[in-house]
Amino acid sequence: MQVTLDKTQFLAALKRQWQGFGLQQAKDMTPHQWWQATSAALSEQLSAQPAPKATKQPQRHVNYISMEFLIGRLTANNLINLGWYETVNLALKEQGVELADVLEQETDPALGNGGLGRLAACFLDSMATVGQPATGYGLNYQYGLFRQSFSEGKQQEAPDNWHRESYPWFSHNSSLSVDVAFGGKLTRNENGEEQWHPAFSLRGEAWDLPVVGYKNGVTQPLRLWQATDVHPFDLTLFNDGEFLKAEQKGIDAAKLTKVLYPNDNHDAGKRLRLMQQYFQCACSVGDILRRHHFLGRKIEDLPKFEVIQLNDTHPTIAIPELLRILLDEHQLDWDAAWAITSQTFAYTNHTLMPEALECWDEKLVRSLLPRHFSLIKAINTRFKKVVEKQWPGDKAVWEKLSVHQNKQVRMANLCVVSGFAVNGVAALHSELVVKDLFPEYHQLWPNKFHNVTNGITPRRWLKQCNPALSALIDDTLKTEWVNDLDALKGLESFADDKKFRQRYQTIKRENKIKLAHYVKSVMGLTLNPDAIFDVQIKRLHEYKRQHLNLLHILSLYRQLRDNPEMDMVPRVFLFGAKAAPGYYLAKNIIYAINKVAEKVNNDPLVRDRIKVVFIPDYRVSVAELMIPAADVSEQISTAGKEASGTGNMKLALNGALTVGTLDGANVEIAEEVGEDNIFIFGNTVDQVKALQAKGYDPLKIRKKDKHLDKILKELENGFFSDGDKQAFSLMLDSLLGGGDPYLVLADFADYCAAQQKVDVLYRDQEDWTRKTILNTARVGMFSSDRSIRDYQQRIWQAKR
Ligand code: GPQ
Repeated sequence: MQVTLDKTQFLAALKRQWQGFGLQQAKDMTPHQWWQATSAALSEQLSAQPAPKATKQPQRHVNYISMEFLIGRLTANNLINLGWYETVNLALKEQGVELADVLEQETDPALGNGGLGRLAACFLDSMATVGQPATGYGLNYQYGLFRQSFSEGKQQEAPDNWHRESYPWFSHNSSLSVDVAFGGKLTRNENGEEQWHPAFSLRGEAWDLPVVGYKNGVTQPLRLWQATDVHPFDLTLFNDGEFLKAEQKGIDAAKLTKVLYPNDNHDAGKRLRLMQQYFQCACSVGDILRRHHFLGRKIEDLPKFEVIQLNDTHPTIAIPELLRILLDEHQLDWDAAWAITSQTFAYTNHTLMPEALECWDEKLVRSLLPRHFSLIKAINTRFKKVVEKQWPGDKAVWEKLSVHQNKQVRMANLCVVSGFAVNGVAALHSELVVKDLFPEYHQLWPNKFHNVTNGITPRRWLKQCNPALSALIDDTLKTEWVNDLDALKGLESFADDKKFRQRYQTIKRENKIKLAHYVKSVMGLTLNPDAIFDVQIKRLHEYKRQHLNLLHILSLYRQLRDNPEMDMVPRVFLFGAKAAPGYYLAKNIIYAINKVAEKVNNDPLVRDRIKVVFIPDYRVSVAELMIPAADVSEQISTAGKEASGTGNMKLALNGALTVGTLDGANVEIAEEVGEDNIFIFGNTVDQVKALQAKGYDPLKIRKKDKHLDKILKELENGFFSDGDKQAFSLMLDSLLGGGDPYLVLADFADYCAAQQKVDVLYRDQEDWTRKTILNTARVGMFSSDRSIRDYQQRIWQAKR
């Protein structure tokens, strides 16, 4: 049940905080101290709550291991989920302080890159809410995803020190520390068994953040491991010289959890990254087993009580780690150890893109984790018999399925071979996982493969980020929809209600004004709230095609100059995206958008009919401002490339109409909202495949389309770049000379046609609003509560 906050106790806790700062009175606190003190006081009150009784039904405990948890600001979210928001709001008001201002002081914990990390955060929220016992396991990075700024249009990166040292929601329990060994060598004992003699160890400290269920009294940990040195100093290693060797290799504890790798959908293959992965997995597996033993359970029963869900392949090394412990420490034989391991792990695949499928150099794995490497080879040898039986003598199949091939360890294959379940993240994606990525594995084990369509938490992505719309929904439905998002269906009948439409419209406009204030304050630009707010927010990637959006902007700009009186609804094109620091083509696209923005925004002929705004340092808190303000949601990836997308769900829920390809979860969004309430365009997966099979040539498209040719020429001839003809050559070379691998040109005309329909529809505000209401009403299935229930039914709690 929901727990209530005692205001007197809260104020007393708050007082201890400002006294701790050495202040005489509360009002001496700086705004940031207000946030710090409020959060610390709340954290203290939360820890003081009694734990709810365990559920009678024995459920498997889920251990969700992920390299990334993009949790965003916690204080507001915890207040909402605890149901304490109003009490604290009033308590602070009495002190002359606005809670909303205090909450703005929190730096986003950006412990993730994008969709994959944010999904993990939504899932934790939902597991706590639907009553799925769970622990999230990750790393406590000192520096989160870099801060982005623009200098003359170019992305600059700065470190994001989010000050984990003083983050008030953390609790540290030193009794949970785990030591993790690395390197060294293997020998054989008298029985011929391998023995691992590691070179050095690091200690993982457990730093917990509370994950609060929605008004149900449940709090579960997100346990983030932080590396420190092992103390006391290990003299044996020191005498062996191994410790010094390790030092010379530059492996010190402080480095290990310093930074999050800023790559999204891309495998960098770096030694430190593999060390991070193993460190996290060893700590987490150690913790899971500690809990299992503490509860007096038998090791053979591990799969009865625990599931380890791998968020993509990044934590795959947990598989040989568990196997190692069962074999080497519990002395089980292979069959027993394998039976336990292969019934414990489940794997979620988040991408089909070859450059994101992790492969580790065997040399690297062997030098860092010799025993694990040996176990991976043993898994592979045994698996070979299975393949040999099904496809006798077929070398090609074996080369494809093998876990260890061409001196590489393939993590996805290891997951499929060693786990009891594999799932994709949207219906279309899961179909492609089976058809294109793992067809032979599917033939071997058809029942291993599942779909669980992604979801988003309605707590953060509606109730918290859009309080006005939430209040309207409360007022209209008069039922608790926040943990029952299907209830939004009840709004459908109001889509034709003129008064309701009016209220819905007013809220959207106010959200747009709020975003405009933000843009004014950080960029100095003025936005017209009556313009269409056209939003593309996601990591910068060729496959996500921000440059297709750009070509459409250029098309409009060209048309305005050809016909200055052209009648068009004013549009503000808003972008938010970070590019991985080493992804030069992506950075070039950012530069191109910013240079075009500069020109278009300052051209008097445009008369503000087009405005281009690239908001710097896109992050969760900025998303919370942009999503409620969006009219149009850009979901324009090349069909077959975006596994799911989750921004598409957030935007539709908040009443933006999608312009999208039939890709990822867009397909299901279209089914839910109905084809009249979404703008679908472009080549389908099958058409993309057909085009590429027959030899797609972007130059032919350019030749035929005079308008497109003109636009491209303006990018080539320095018109947007102060005469610099090379300014956008990375982008242009890919589109033209490079064969346009993501079919931007192939989809250009149809995309512009869809955008023209947007322009026409927006003029009819009644009809537009009707459709936006239907979007909100019909996307209830994209609640991550539903995703979690699907995981429970299909994977975690299913009979096996
Ligand atoms: N995704 Cl493999 C990431 O954000 N990072 C990654 O490294 C990989 C996938 C995304 C994927 O691109 C989106 O389509 C999904 O919606 C998201 O994962 C969550 O499943």
